[in-house]
Amino acid sequence: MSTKKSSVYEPLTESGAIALAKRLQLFEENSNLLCNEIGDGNLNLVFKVKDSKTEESIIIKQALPYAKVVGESWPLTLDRARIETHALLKQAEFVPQYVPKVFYSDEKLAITIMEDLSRLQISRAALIEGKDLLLLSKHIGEFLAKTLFYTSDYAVNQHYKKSLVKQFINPDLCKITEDLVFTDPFFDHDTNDFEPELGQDVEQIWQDQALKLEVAKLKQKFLTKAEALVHGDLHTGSIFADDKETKVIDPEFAYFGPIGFDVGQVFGNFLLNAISRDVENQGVLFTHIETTWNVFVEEFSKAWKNDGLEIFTKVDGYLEHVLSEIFEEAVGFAGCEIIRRTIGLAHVADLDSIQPYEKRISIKQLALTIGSELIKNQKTIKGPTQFKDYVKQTVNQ
Ligand code: SR1
Ligand code: MG
Repeated sequence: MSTKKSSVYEPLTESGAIALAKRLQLFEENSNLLCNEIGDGNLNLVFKVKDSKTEESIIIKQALPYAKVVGESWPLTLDRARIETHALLKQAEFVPQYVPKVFYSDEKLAITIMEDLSRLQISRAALIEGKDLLLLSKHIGEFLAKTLFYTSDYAVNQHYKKSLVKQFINPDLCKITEDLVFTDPFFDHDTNDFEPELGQDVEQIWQDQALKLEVAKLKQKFLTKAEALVHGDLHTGSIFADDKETKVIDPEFAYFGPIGFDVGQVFGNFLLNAISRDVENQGVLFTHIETTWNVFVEEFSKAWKNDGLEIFTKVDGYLEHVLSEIFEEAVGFAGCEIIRRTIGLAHVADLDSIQPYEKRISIKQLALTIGSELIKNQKTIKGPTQFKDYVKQTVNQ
């Protein structure tokens, strides 16, 4: 992988992406290259460049100097491309099997060139289609445990850890999360977006001081707890998968934050999909939540015992304390994710595609109840089985 700092930024076009791939000699000389811009996310351009004869392909991802979902009125740092490249490289040190290969990056052009994963499907879309993705949670549990443990103070020298924290200072993207996940949905803010029928439920959230106190504490953790290199946006739209393989993409929100944030976003997005389904089809998602946590605990504990560098990792009870704090925080962060995906700026197709409209509204009301309950009951929900029972109880009320 080579990294470059070219002098001028300009957004690529499809022909520009082909010219770049040729200049970098990423394909055979004289190959006939085709290119489509396929980005459907909120922020970036994504070009797929393919050799028409061999069918070999690559992805050229380029950050725009603004948030694509809103337009040029929302300027956004290009530095997120550097963060994404370096996060992918760092994660590949521990779990190369779960991240795309990076071939090239250019900080000034804000591009990352990587493996094309279109043999797989975005897991949100697959889950909406009713696919089970049976290995998804086993892989994600291992991804979480290894990327988070091996970038934390439990595993790395404190000087090196501080240099990593510095490398991954990501204020603009963190600010998006601070606003869109932790702040705006809990106040009458103009970024919020919800159906008029949810007005009363939303008003109840805005008036709920006990809920807001807990959200304030979670936001404070997100702002200050530099525990490990978190992915920072680990929803099911950031995961490619099929029945055998899983790849985590898009770590442009990566920074040193609370381990429970990544775990909670995974829980929250599995739950959003669960409640979008009829009750008889929800089981697989609860199993995914349980498996994610159980594999996370197993792999994190193994790494702690074998590779713990911090002297206190040898003290009885410390691992259990850390794990229970991660779980508690994950429950709260999951609640915030569920609420913001229901009434905030960035929605999810799991809820927005529910038909008919009346059913969509009642499931969104349920989402708001579940989200609020998780946030207010973080301390009483002690493990994945209780988590499942708690949610099922709320679903059946
Ligand atoms: C303006 S960005 C909106 C959302 O898209 C990203 O994927 C993050 O989830 C962010 O909150
Ligand atoms: Mg993304």
